[in-house]
Amino acid sequence: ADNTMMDLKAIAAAVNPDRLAHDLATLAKFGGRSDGGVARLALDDNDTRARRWLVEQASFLGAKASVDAIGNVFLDVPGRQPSLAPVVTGSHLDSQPAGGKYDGALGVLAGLEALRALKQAGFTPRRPLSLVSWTNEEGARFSPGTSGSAVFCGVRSLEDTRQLTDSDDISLGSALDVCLAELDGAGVPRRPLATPMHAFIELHIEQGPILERDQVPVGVVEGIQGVSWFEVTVTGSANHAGTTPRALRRDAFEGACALATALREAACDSEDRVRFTIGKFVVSPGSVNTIPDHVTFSIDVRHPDAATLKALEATFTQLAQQRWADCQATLTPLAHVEPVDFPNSLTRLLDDTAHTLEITTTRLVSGAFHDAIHLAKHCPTAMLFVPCRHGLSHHPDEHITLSDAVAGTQLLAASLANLTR
Ligand code: HGY
Ligand code: MN
Ligand code: MN
Ligand code: MN
Repeated sequence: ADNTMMDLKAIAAAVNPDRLAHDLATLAKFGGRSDGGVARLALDDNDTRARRWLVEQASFLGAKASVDAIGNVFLDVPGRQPSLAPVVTGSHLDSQPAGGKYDGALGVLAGLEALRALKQAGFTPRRPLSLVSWTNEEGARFSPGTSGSAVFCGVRSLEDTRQLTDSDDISLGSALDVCLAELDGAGVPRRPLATPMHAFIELHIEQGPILERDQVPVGVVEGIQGVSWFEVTVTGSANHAGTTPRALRRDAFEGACALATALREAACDSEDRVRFTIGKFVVSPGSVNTIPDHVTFSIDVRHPDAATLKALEATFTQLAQQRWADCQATLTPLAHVEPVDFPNSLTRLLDDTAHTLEITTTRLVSGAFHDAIHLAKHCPTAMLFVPCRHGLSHHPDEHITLSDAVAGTQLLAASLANLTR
């Protein structure tokens, strides 16, 4: 046990804060915004350049880079028994349009630094170890998100996912082919989808206020709440803004606002556990003096309990069937992902490892979804969180402290060692 304790502490000590800080600063340049945030949308040039940068880190690790048909990038470190299923860590490189430097990026870079620390501490894993960066986790450009992990886990088909289009009507498939051509050009070999995994651990920023409030450097995540996305379309009649009396109007904006308010009211619950968000709202034809005849808006609704989420969806369907300001509405489901619980065996291992390293942890459930929500169906999966300043995320001012990032990375590295012994 001592020698195990010893090498876990040696591995943690090999995590290099300067290297991690340097990588975070380097990655933040790909799509860096003047306000300090990041705009690195799925499969855009910046995302592709970030992937190129990631595969270039493989050689320092003695790892092999590869990419699968949905663009998930892997760095594989061979173990003493290469035929065994690997232990995998990773997250995503794509960001929100006005995103922060750490959402996704920290999980990929902490994983990279953990692999380096293991190598530097002279730890040779029995099982192979892999670092993965999943394609289109955010869903900001191509909706819904978590495309790479959903296709990898067989939750959604590659073909359907390739058909997703962005607001310029560019398909995910065409953007993916450009990115894959760039990686092919760099000599990155292809790999099959849905390769077996022994376990998946994702480190991520909490994107909420709990760890900062409780002054705890690392959270051991017990599960992820469920999420449903919809697109709502409201159709009315366009007409002249100056000559049409209200009684003769079918104003799609008025109808959309009335329906949006009714949906939000239906989602209100006494304990404030439902998270209801309308993030996109598009009015057409979009002329100051024409009554709108067509409005689309997005719905993102979340809840930790599957049945509650399902009941909400039924209520939303009913509301959308009613007429609002004499307009018609349709509610199109875009994604529904059930809540997941992570296995005790894995969360306990994370806590035991934290105890060995004398890192204080606390348990919490994730309000944000992550690729781990699909991986939980593929193999034993768990997550580690580090605090965000003021719980802020999906915002250019997203901020973490290097010491929390290092503590999370040390725990990740030592946990990977425990899982690959
Ligand atoms: O929306 C989410 O929960 C994730 O951060 N993309
Ligand atoms: Mn994320
Ligand atoms: Mn995010
Ligand atoms: Mn006119």
